[in-house]
Amino acid sequence: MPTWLTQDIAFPADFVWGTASSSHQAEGNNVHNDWWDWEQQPGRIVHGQCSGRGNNFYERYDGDFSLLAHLGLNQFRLSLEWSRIEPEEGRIDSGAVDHYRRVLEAAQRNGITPWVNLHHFALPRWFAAKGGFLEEANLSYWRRHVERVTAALATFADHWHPINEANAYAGGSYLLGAMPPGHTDLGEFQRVLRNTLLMYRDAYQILKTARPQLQVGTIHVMIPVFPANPDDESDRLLAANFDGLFNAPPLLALRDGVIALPGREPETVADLKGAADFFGANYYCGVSVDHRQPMRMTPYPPGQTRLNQIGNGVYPEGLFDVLQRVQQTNLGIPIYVAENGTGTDDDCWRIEYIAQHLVQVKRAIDAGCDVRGYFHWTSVDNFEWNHGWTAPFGLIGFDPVTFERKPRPSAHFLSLVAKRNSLRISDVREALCVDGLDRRA
Ligand code: IFM
Repeated sequence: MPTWLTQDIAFPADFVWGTASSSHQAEGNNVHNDWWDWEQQPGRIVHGQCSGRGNNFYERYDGDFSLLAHLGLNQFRLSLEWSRIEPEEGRIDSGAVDHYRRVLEAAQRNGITPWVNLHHFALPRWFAAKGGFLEEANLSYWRRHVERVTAALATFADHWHPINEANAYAGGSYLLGAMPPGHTDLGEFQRVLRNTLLMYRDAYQILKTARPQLQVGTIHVMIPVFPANPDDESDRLLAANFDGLFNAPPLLALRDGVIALPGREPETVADLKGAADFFGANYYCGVSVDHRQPMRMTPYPPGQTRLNQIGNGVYPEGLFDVLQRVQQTNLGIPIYVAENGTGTDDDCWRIEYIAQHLVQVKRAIDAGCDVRGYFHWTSVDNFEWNHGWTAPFGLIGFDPVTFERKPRPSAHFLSLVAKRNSLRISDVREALCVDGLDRRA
């Protein structure tokens, strides 16, 4: 019996269960965005892999919704691909807009609640060429896009989030150089982070003005960061700066209406305070930082010998800390675990990972956090950015030729949890020992 689960756990009656995905990672053939071009550049993606046909969600959405509904995972985060809707500046592809309307209708028809995201890392090629979100002046293109999407689609979904992980997007693209345009400039990172808070606010206002009853929120990845050597003042300072750059800004922006970035004058922004109906916290792992190699993050706690296929460690307690932190920011809005999962071929380990993190979700709820739901990243295996196809995060695999879906034991495990609305020791024990083997060893 796992030591981290000592009793059956029941979740609150209205707790919701779902999965999350994104357009570029899942749809396939997103040929008009900056990621498509990035993938063609030698050395960018592991083994030179490309997103290609993705997992073919573009054509298989209806079947996926039916499968997910059957599994009891009836909330679904998806993103609308701006580069499909506006493949060239000012040219709107009405076929793409119709497609997304059909997707949202299919979700509802299958009993799936769609949570619609407007920006998940990829930019239309033409917008990226103008400098993307590095330039505040470009926000006019974004607003025009959001207005169009709102006019066409806002009545087809009740839950919206303008951007996924502004912090990871700005960090990956402008600080770490790991995403297009591949820059490594602290000043640019801060500018993009600032501008994405503005673009978030603008989209919030556009959506809420059109349909005040919509639930519009923000979603960030939260990474607990620790000094590699807690006795070293430089490591402590680096960890605090990392946290101040990465984790704190969205919380402070919503609480105070202020964009506060380390080393810069705080900037008060009109209408940012309170501009969210929910806060989505994505959580994967913790890291530690060492001032001697300031750009290198290592898994926390140190000494983990087993990492997943993108190099993340496992630190379930960090999810509790993150949820507590969001709650204690006093935003007064519901919190969702909007992403959580692990990229591994070992599905038994995925089950353990899920169960360990759900224990922490419940711990946070018991401690007073207003956590209303859990979204697993992801439903069907998808293109894991620079890791290509080498890190399966899905509850469901697929045949690379026919795209036929293949639910894994983890899908059935999470399905059981969702349908029972509880995590039972007996279910965990059985799931961890599929085939009679305890694969945790
Ligand atoms: O695949 C990503 C997703 O696009 C954003 N959040 C983290 C996931 C796993 O790395």
